[in-house]
Amino acid sequence: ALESGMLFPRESESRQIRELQGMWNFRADTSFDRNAGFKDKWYEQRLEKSGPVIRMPVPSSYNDITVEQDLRDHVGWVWYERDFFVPMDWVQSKRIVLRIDSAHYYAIVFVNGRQLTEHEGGHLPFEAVVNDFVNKNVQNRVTVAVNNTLTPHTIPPGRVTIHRNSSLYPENYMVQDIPFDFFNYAGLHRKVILYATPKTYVDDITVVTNISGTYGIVKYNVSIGGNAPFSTHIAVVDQEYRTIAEANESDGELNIADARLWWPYSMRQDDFGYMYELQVTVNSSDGIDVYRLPFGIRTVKATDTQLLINEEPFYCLGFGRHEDSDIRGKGLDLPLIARDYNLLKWMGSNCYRTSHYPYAEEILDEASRWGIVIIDESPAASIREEENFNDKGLKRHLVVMEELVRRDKNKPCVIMWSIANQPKSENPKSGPYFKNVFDFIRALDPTRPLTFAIRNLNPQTEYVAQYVDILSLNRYFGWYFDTGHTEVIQIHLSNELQNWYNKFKKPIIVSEYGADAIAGMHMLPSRVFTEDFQTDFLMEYHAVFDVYRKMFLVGEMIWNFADFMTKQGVFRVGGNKKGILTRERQPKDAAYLIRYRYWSIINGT
Ligand code: BDP
Repeated sequence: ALESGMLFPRESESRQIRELQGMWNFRADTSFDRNAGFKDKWYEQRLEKSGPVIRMPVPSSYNDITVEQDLRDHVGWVWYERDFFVPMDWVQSKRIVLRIDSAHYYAIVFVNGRQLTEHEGGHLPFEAVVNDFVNKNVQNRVTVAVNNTLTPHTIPPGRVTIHRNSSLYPENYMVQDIPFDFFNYAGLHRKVILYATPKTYVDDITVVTNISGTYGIVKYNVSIGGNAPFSTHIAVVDQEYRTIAEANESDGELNIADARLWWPYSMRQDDFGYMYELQVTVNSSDGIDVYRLPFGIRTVKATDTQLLINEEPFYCLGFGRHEDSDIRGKGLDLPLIARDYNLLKWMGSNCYRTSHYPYAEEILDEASRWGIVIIDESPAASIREEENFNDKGLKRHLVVMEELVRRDKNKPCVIMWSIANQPKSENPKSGPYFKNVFDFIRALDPTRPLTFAIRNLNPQTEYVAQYVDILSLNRYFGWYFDTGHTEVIQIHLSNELQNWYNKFKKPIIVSEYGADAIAGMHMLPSRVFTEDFQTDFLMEYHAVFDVYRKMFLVGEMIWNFADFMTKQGVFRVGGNKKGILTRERQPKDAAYLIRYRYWSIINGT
C-alpha cells in the first residue's frame, strides 16, 4: 500500500506554494548506452559543466520544442536543471515538499547533487520532503533525469529495438516501438512545485458521499502526518463560505440538511457542478494546518440497463480525448484547457474519457466545476502481447491503479474508473490478470463503477468483460472494417450491441467510433478522409444509438475530440485526424452536427 496521501497542493493560511515553472537547463543524453549522465554524475555540479545545455520550458513535452529530429525521437535519459531559493522562514519551521505532477516515464530527482527520490510512470504525481536537502541562505539546484523508455512491463508497454545489422543501419541504431496510437511525448509535463506545510499536517483526506431524502451524507476520513500530538476540526463549508456542519473527530460522518447535489450540467442546466469544501484544521505544537478540499455530494450506480447519477439516468454525450497540442505536446496549458471546456459546452458534450492515461488535476478540477462527467482511465493502453500478461506487468498495473485512485478519489466529476484501453481480452491469460486488477480497485473504491475499453469483436471469446459494471466498446465499422461503406454500419452496430448485451446483461457505452477527416477536404459523394465522410459516418452510428439509448445504451463517445499527434505511419497523415476539431481547436463540419445532436438530446427536443 502507498505510504502517504497525495493531496493537490492548495494554498491556505498555513500553506505556501512556489511554482518552479519557467526555462530550465536541459541536456539529452545521446551517448550510446544513454548512461553518460549517471556515469559522469551530471547531477553533482551545474549541468552546463557536463557539456552543452539548451533552454527548455517547464511544463512541456520536450519533443517538439526544438527543430531537431534527434530530440523529437530521442530514446533514453534527458536531464533538466534549475536553481531555486527556499524562503528563510520555511527552513526554520516548515515541512518543505518538492512535488512533480508528471514526469514521463521514469524520473530520478536530485537536490544539490544528492538523490532525493525516484518515480516510475508518467501522468501521476510524486513528491518528497526536502528539508534535509536544501541550503538556507544560498541558491539550491534541482536536477531531474527523465527517461521515456517503455518495456513490455511498463504501463503502458512498449519496446526498444536495437538494430545490429550495420550494413543496413548505423552502428547500434535504436528505435522505440510503441503499440498505442499517440505520440510518446516525454519530459516534465506538468507543474514542479515547492510547497510548505507545518510539520504536523493534513496528509490525506477521503470523502465519500451519499444521499438520504433531502440530506447529503458526507463520510470523511482524515490522516495526519508528523509527530506532535494534535487535535482536529472538520467543517463543511458551502459556496457562500457558510459553515454548515462541523465535527472534531478525524473520522466520521456529517449530515447536510437540504444538500445541494453535484449534477452534470446536462441534467440540471440551472444548478450544476455544486461544490462544497471540507475544511480540515489540525492544531498541534507545530502550529495550525488548514487544508480545504473541494468535493461534491452525489452518488453513482450502474444497474443492468442504466447509469444513474443521484438515482437519475445519465446519458453520456461525449468524446475520447488526448492531452495533446501543437509545440507543447502533453505540457499543461491553461489557455488550452479553458478553450477545450468552452468547446465541449458549445457542442453540448457532458462527458469524456481520459483516454489513454490520467489527465492533469487542473483539467479534472475544471470538469467538476463545469459539471462534466469523467471516465478516468489508467495509462494501461494496449496490453496486447503475451509477455505483457505476467506478474511484473500486473504488479506495476496495481501500483498505477492505486496512485490513480489516491489522486482522484475525491473528485465528483470522476464517476467511473477505466482499467485499460484495448487489452487483448480475447487472450485467456487476460482473464486472471484482469480479475486481479478489478478485485484490487473494487476494494480500494467500492463507490464507482468499473469499465475498460473493449476492442474484441466477439463476446463469445471474451475473458475480461465479465468483471465490468459497464461495457465500453470501441467500434470502427465503416472505417477499419468495410472501409468507406457507411451503408453497412447500422447492421453491424445493432448486431454488435445486441450480442454484447445478450451475453453480459450490462449497460453499454460506445466508447470510441470515428473516422479521419482532413480539415478542408470535401467530396460528394463522400469518400474516406473527407469532412463529408466523417459527417455521413457519424450519422449512421447516431441512427442506431437513437434506438438503443431507450434500452441499454448509456453513452456515445466520438473518437476523437480533436486531431492529435501519433507516431509516424502510413495511416497517419501528420497524426490522427479523427478529431471533429482540428488540433488547433477549430471546428470541422461534424462539430456542427454534434452540437445540434447533443443539445437536442439534452433539451429533449
Ligand atoms: C482505437 C484506439 C485509439 C486509436 C483509434 C484509431 O483505442 O487509441 O487512436 O483506434 O485508430 O482502437 O484512430
